[in-house]
This record gives sequence, C-alpha cells and structure tokens, in this order.
Amino acid sequence: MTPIAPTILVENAGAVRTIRLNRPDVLNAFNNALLADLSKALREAEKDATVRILVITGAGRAFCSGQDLADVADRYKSADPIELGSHLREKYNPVILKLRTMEKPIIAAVNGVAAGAGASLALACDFRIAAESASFIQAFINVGLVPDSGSTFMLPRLVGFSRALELALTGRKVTAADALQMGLVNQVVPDAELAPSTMRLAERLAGVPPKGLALTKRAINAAWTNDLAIQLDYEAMLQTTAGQTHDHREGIRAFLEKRPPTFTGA
Ligand code: T3D
Repeated sequence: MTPIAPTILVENAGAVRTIRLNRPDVLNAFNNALLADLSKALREAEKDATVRILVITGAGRAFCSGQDLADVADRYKSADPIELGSHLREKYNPVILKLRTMEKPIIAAVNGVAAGAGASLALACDFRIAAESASFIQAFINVGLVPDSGSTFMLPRLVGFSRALELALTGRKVTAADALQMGLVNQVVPDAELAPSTMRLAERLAGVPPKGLALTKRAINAAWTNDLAIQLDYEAMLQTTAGQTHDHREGIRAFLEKRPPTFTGA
C-alpha cells in the first residue's frame, strides 16, 4: 500500500541533515514503515560524505511516543503467546546500534513528549536539546514491559543507577527542566528556540575536525565497557590515527601561528 504521507521528512542545510519523524497524528509512534524508513535514512546519512551532522526531531507536538500500540492491536485479540523479542531484534535494535556506531554527531531535538522507545531513541543520540515543553516517559512499565531499545543501557549511564531505576519502575513523566537537572538532556530552550539552538550546535560541530570527532565518539562509546588499562591503550591507538591527520597538523600550526585553523577533514 502506498503511504499517504512519508513517515519521515529529510531536510538538508549545508552539512546538517535533519530527519523528522512524521506521524504527528499518533505523536510519531513507531510502526514498521517508520522504523524501516528511519533505518534507511540513517544508513544513507552515514554513507553521504556531505552530511557531517545529523539531527533527529519530530513533526507536530511530539518527539516520538514509542511503539504504535494501535498498529499491533491484532496481537492482543487472541490468546496466542506474544513474542516481542524478534520485533525488537529486527526493527528497533539496528536503529539504536546505528545511532551509537555512526561516526557523525547526532542531535536529538526533542520537541515534545518522548515516550517508551521514543525516549530510547532520544537517549541513543549524542546530544539532547529539549524544548521547554518536552518530556520523557519510560512508558514501558505502564504497559507491563521492560525498557527496551537501549534504555536500560543508556539511562543508568546518563542519570545514575538509582534515578534510572526510579524512572523505569515508575514510568513517570520527567519534565524538560527536571531532565536537565538530572543530566538526561544537555540543554533546555524555549520552544521557539529549539530549531535555531539545534542549528547553532550543529554548525559548531560542523566546524570541528571530522576525524577527531569520529574517533572521540568511538573512544567514549568504548569507555562504557572497557577497564582503565584497556581504555588507555585504546586511546593511544586512536590518538595514533588522529595524530596522522592533516587537521591535527593544521590545528597545531594554527595555534602556533596565532591564526584560526582551516580544517579540511583530511
Ligand atoms: O513490539 C513491541 O511492541 C515492543 C516495543 C515496545 C516499545 C515501546 O515503545 S512500549 C511503549 C509504547 N508507548 C506508550 O506506551 C506510550 C503511549 N502514549 C501515551 O502514553 C500518551 O499518548 C503520551 C503520554 C505519549 C502523550 O499523552 P497526550 O495526552 O499528550 O496525548 P494523547 O491524547 O494520549 O495522544 C494523542 C494521540 O496520539 C491519540 O490519538 P487520538 O485519540 O487523537 O486519535 C493517541 O491514541 C495517539 N497515540 C499516542 N501514543 C501512541 C498513540 N497511538 C498509538 N501508539 C502510541 N504509542
């Protein structure tokens, strides 16, 4: 069936690509089409050398309300056992892994509620800028489920073990202001400032040496699971690579010559 509207909208502004989830009538809930389109858009952004920074946001008043519960209503009409694991493995997990492994910075511009797997999507991005009216809900428990799509991994690392348990076990709504206070988001801005603030951060990141940025994301990702000795060695290995870039030489020369650097990405 031809979709009435695309499930995502893709916009380019210079080196910044914005992927907008586009199912506003259901607060951008994930159906299989949206998950497939998002997955494809992420792969394309990863491959496209002209894309340096990725922004993910939602159309309408929400960021994303998680799994489209109406779309899977048929599951609940019979007494047959429900197997959710394969749906997660096939549709959600590749999206989350791609966000964490893509060597380009990804900003979630959280324009409204982020619930269930929608909250997980925001947590898996590298930055979260929230509009004042945004909120975060670990909604899984409210429907008898376990936080998924990486929330059990990201949440304790972002807000600490105790707070993560509290949010996951209560399924309560966290306002943008509270999210900032607990380290769940990087920045909260007035609703009307979300797009310009996001673009300012994106443009700043677009001016950073891309290889250094990619290797830094790799290093910080690895720090979640490495011990200190392994991480020190990993840093040394990545630094060898970074040290061989033109941008490293240019950064040092520019400093010594007291002039702004011109990074080329080489
Ligand atoms: O495969 C698997 O199932 C496993 C994967 C699980 C991952 C998950 O994400 S589980 C968690 C799923 N999400 C939720 O449980 C959240 C459900 N939504 C809500 O709790 C609320 O809608 C919100 C707190 C997010 C927002 O509340 P509010 O009052 O601002 O808006 P609303 O009136 O509830 O929603 C507006 C419309 O969007 C409404 O439709 P209507 O009445 O205008 O025709 C509502 O039904 C629809 N909607 C919102 N969320 C979803 C949704 N429709 C389908 N699925 C949704 N998740």
